[in-house]
Amino acid sequence: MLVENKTKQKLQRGEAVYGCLFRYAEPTFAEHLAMQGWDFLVFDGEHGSLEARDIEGLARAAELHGVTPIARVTTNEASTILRFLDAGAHGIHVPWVNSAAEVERAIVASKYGPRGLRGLAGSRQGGWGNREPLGEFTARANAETLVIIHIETADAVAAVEEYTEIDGVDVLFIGPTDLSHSLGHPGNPAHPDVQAAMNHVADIVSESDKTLGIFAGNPDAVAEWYDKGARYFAAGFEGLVKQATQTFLAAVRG
Ligand code: 3PY
Ligand code: MG
Repeated sequence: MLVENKTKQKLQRGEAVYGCLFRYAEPTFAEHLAMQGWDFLVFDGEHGSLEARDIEGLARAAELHGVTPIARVTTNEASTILRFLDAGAHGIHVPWVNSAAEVERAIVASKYGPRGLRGLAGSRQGGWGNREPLGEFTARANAETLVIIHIETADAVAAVEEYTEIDGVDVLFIGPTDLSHSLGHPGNPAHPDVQAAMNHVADIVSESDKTLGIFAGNPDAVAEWYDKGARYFAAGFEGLVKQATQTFLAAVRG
């Protein structure tokens, strides 16, 4: 249930926020993670098997501990975005957004009128109308829901300046892995061409009123991109577990 979006509040104060991408339909596991100090969790319906129905329990587990539940949808489709938000996400990651028109499409799907055309009904995100009349919820949802737009293709990099002009976008989020693929260096975000594209995005977004976001799986990457203006950081659950496991085993096996 969307009562307040603490992640959005922090971003509006210019503070950095840290979250973890999680792709398992296990609310108990999500609850455990939610107790570890994250600002937000991104429940991943793109590179994972999560469906809208899974978001209900996962979002509830995050909310229980004051953590913002966000969902990454499979595709930029109004019907998908609607169901993930209605199920209880306080924000939406939209992957593969390749033109200003596609950004507009994501916004229209995520916002109620007058800005958008999101379908209206009692939903878990709105407390099924138990907290306030639906007509009041629409304004609150429009203000509180976070819209995070991926920049992860050459076309998106070329259009980023236009993206920064679009009302309703909160975070422009660099996806280094897909971008490396799009630029012809699959799996190699460190390649100079990919780095140059990412730096270009950082320069443009930092001069706008949008937040720069990025996938950053380790503290060095976070520090580097913080200096380049990023304030919204998402790390992958598996990568963090792998680092912790390797550190542990290297220490005990000496
Ligand atoms: C990417 O790197 O492509 C991502 O989408 C990260 O979440
Ligand atoms: Mg991606």
